[in-house]
Amino acid sequence: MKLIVAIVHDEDSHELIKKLASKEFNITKLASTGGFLKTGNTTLIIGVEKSKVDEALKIIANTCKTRKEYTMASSMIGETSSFIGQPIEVSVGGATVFVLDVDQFVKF
Ligand code: 2BA
Repeated sequence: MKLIVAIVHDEDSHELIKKLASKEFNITKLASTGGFLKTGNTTLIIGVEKSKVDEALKIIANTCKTRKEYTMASSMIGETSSFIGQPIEVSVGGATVFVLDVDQFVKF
């Protein structure tokens, strides 16, 4: 068994959960916050049989879009101190996904 941890944009999460649920994936949705932009995003944890990982990844890839977002350069002090006060454009990925091995899965 595998655990998929997918960090996605809040705006894509509703559609993604709908599509995954329609294919009978079990999902837990967590409200999360990006460490860099410090804005909300959504983390989904999805426990799946190994044989269904690719299907889940395909749905995630097809649903989650890359977006441009802006942050003030003050969050990057040290790297771009000459740009402090300027908005910096960052590309936020469609989804950041980790696929982990699951040692044990039990329900009581
Ligand atoms: P944030 O940490 O808010 O990052 C948002 C976007 O800002 C990132 O998009 C990236 O393009 C940019 N960014 C992040 N750290 C940066 C830095 N030190 N310097 C310059 N630009 C930086 P994504 O890479 O698509 O990440 C989207 C969200 O996924 C992240 O939100 C974070 O919540 C999560 N994430 C990404 N990589 C991760 C990792 N290795 N471990 C844990 N969470 C991760």
